Amino acid sequence: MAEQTTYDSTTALVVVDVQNDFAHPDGNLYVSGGDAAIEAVNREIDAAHEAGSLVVYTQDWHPPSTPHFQKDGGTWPVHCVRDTWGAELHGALRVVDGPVVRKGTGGEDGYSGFSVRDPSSGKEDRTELEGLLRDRGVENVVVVGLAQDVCVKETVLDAQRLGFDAVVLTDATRPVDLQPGDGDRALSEMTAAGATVR
Ligand code: VGL
Ligand code: ZN
Repeated sequence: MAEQTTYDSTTALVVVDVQNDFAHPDGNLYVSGGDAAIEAVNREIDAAHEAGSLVVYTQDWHPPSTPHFQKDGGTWPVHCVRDTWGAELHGALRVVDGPVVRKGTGGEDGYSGFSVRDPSSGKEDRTELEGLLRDRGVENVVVVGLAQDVCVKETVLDAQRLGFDAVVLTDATRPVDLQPGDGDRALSEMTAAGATVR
């Protein structure tokens, strides 16, 4: 039996990018097993919500053209274009009251829930996530969602850099595995950064 996560007022659950393009088999950047992870994600949302912990949802939220996309010189197929079906939270995801943080809105890469980066200039910027957590006295974050080796990883690494204690729940995530083994390498990187992988 996996150890149960403790939720209290100093802990927040961060639900990363459980959007149709990642979590639905018809999505443009479907992460294998993404839909199967939603049950575990929902369990955490219920546990956090019942305990009165903050639940934050992130959404990848891109303009139709961005250097984040292959067609514009970047890495990824077109995905999570703002105000499209692919960018919507998956219909099976439990949605409770809590802030939604959108990232990549100005055409930047928005891998971490905490920060975005312009791939052409290298300029970095912050989202509102850190402030949301600090305002509520949050010290610990539990991170779930998609993808384990991209946005979950970067969110966990930023959380650790910013001084939060991060826990990532592997059964509530799935990797893209663009290169075989990316998921496992991401877990090692998160562990090396001081996060707890469970
Ligand atoms: C993501 C690739 C590109 C993610 C976002 O949410 O993990 N992956 N943009
Ligand atoms: Zn993206």
